[in-house]
Amino acid sequence: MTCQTAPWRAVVLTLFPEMFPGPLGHSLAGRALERGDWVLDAVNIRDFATDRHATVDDNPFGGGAGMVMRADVLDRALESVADPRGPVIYLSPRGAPLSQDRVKSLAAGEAVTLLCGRYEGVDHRLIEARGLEEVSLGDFVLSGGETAALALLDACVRLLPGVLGAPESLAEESFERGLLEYPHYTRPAEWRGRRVPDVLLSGNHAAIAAWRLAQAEAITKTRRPDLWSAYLGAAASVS
Ligand code: 9D3
Repeated sequence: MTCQTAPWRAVVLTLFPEMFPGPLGHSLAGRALERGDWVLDAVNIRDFATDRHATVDDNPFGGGAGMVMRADVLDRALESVADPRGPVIYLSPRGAPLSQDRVKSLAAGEAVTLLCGRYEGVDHRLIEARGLEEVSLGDFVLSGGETAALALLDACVRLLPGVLGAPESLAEESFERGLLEYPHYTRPAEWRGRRVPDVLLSGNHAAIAAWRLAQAEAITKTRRPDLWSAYLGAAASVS
């Protein structure tokens, strides 16, 4: 199947364009990229520096450790994005945590532009002037936005029509139900003295579904009290 409308497009602004498509050139996303189901443009921010040394950063006003990416250089890089469609996202540890809901809305759109920071981050005036949406992967420290951009793109691309193949497997995804996944098993039925739970070998599909739901609920309750509360809230509002 070929794509009737324009393919989903990602533009990534980075000081390390050679990091793209990187892992997204393999597996599912890589085959989708080869098929033209999506398009990836990596823009080298350094190409928009104007001085002899191609400077992209400078010392922070007010002092302190580290360097800050210059607003003027980044603004020219953003201006160079032809036919900008969709949101411009700045991958930032200060951003709103990425969620599957946001991933879905991005994948449903026609394009995203991703700005990857290095050093301490970008001049705050650029964020304001361009109305950048700040997105984080969570409360841990990366060395830059590139690996976060790769993760965000992976999450979006697998949702594009035709990329994953079977849409029913998406509907069953744990986050759709608001629960973590039940445990999975395959052959051999016994390995290092550990047997697969009998119910999974029983052929009783109702019993298997009930066991899996109970397992998903138990693991969610212990590992993710935040998801568990939301799940209980959702269950209460439908009954
Ligand atoms: C001195 C304070 N800095 C280091 C702890 C703050 C800082 C600046 C830049 C920390 C990390 C980064 C680079 N990180 C990202 O660009 C980033 C990120 C992350 O670190 N964690 C989770 N999500 C993201 S999205 C982009």
